[in-house]
Amino acid sequence: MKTDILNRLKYSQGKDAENASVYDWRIALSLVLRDEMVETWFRSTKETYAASPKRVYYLSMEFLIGRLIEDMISNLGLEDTARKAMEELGQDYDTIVHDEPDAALGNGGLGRLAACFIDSLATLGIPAFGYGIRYEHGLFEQSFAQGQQVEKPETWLTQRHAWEFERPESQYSIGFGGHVDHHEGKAYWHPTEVVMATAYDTPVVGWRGMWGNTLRLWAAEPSNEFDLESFNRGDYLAAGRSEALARTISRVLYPDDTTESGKELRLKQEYFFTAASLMDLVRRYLRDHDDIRALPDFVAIQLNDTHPAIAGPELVRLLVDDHGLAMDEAIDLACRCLSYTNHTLLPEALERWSEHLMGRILPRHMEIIRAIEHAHQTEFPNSPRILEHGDVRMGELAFVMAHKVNGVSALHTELVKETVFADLHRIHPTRIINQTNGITPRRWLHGCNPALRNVINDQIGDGWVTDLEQLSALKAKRGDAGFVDAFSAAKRANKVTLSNWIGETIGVTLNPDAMFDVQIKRIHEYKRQLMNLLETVALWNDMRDNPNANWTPRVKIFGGKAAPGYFVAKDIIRLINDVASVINADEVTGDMLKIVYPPNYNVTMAERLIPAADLSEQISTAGKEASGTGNMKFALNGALTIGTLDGANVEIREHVGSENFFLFGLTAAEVMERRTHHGFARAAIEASPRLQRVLGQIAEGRFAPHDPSRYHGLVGMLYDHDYFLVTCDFDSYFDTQRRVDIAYRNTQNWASMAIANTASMGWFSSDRTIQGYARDIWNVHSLTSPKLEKSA
Ligand code: 26Q
Repeated sequence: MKTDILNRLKYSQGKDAENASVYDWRIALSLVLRDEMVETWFRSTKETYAASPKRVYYLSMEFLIGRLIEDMISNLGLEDTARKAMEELGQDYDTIVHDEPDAALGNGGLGRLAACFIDSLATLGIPAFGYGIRYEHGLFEQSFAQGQQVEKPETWLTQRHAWEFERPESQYSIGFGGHVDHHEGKAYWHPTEVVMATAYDTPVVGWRGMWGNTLRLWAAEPSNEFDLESFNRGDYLAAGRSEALARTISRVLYPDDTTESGKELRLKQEYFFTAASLMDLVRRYLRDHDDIRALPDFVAIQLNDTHPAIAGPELVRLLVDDHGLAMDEAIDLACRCLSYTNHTLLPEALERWSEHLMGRILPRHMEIIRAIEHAHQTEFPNSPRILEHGDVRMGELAFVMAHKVNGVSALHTELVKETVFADLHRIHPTRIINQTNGITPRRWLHGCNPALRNVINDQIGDGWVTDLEQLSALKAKRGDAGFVDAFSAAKRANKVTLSNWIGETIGVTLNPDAMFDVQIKRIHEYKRQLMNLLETVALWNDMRDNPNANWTPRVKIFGGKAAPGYFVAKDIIRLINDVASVINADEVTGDMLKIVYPPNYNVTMAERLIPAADLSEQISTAGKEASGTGNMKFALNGALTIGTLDGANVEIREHVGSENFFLFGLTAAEVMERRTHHGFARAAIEASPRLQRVLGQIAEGRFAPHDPSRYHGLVGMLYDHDYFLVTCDFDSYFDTQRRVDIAYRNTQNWASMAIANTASMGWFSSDRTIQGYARDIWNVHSLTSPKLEKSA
């Protein structure tokens, strides 16, 4: 490996060992690993062609990957080799590995789920492609200026992305705008704007290099003839401008995780990558099949939310306009290929596009959507409309064009049936099914938590990495003092490591024996970071009132970004930082209470924080969090959850046992009921002196003495429009936190509860989730381990 690395340094980076930077060493090492993976990748491709099986195509606007180097090293089983090689070359292995920027091509849960899924598909040996966009700029970089979020463009691609292969031969022209002619029953779309989609492939190799799939991301480029006219006229500026315009399509990830404005560029992004992916998969299909009507037997297309929902009309367009099928037959065929995952019930997050915009950008698709609507209404008169109030409703479109629609946790799926899609569910009663989310144990235990991984391996070997249910063998070891000590020592070591990092990066000194209480996720009102902060202030008040009582020391850790236009969320960030400045400087509470909020939360930061957490905050308003996946990562790494009965919390609690989970708050049904009471928030505040005191302090400027009215708006909102019921759940949350305090002081019992969590999380592997999709939705099979399926 040393020779290989030196060769790569020389021939790919043009450097010798004396002049190489950390970056050069990292690229050299990455290229050596990539070479290694290519072998598996080729073999898998060959085997797939030979077997000609049904393939999965996972279409997602987002793949929130993070770093790849450690994944690649451990998937190839080269941890020791790589470390030793770098060290013998005089390089610090950890420095090199930590030099890789995150691929932050996603906003949060939905994007990270896609990344876990492609890992599981490869590990399970299921032939699959991930299709998405190769954003030049991923999710913005967050910093704080006087406590306020500042966004900067993210620049991962200014460095070489060592893992990808450009595929100039896989290019498609994607049209926009123009008009449609109809001749003798055939439609001809004449777009006015054409952009090229170029493929970039990243090999996705599963555990121990048994199987490799492809993540194919599309970059937008000007078409070759692009504005040749201006160029020939000598108007190079005009030519350059239109060239830049084409590239804007893949320039930047939209940083909202809830839809607001129907932005034209966003629609173009959605169509751009969906159309390129469908053309690509149809071309691949026709390379070894000649009957387009058999497409559903060989192709399963999963839509990750409605973002690629234009796939329905686009596939119909290809089948009708290019392959001569009749409209009704094309719709039926497309339906049998497509399935759709819903990730949200929030009404503001359900995509709608005005018919006017859709008709202008995609005139042929607008015709086809009307045909789909007509066909559905003819078959099911009075069914819910795809077209409503001048909008195309993408959820309804995706539902009607899919043979299966799935929710992402048991509770969420029931709510999908009862609320957003209630009427469509009555018409298609077997279409909606549940597939509870999962997480990949490779990244979220084996990779991020070597201390705990080693303790587990010493007890039960490493079979759990691909068969996470094996962790249940740890349940019996809860009485084994040696194991309990080792488990606790691993957590303690992770807390020390995190404390050092926090000290170095944000300059706050932490006590590793304090309880590490962590809430990391997008900042959103429904996730209720504000409730966590109010509880922190209330605890601080109690500590100051009675400083000599026997308090359980706590560190409150926050992480997360707010959408740039989401002003309430940004106020919450500022308040967290303002409160942190006051509390961290308080000598009365000192080590008993600290608040830290490291900026720019991302996948890599999650990998640092989760292994060091004692308490996981999963406190969303019941009925609002579709599933959550962070909740699973914490429990797997031995943190206890304080949470509501929402999303996958419900199932986590069932698996780990109610005695190992801190439950509080209203249920989804109670939430809906409570909202009907006039003045429910004022009533809740009046009934809670503790909450009144905290709100009073914030309102009168206790945490912003130079700008005392700063949080009037935020506090006023809680009194008058507390849509997410922060006030109603506050007391129950506070009291439960005090139970957590008491439990934490019994270190032996706490360790035993933590072990119960780790040991019970096997079911939440994304391998289990993917096996569910493979069986209930896709009807596809593993090419490496058909046996595995029978046991699932
Ligand atoms: C849509 C249109 C325009 C701009 C942005 C968007 C957009 C982008 C991202 C809308 C939604 C998202 C992301 C949603 C998301 O991450 N949902 C989460 O999905 C997870 C995986 O299923 C769940 O665990 C979380 O509960 C859910 O919030």
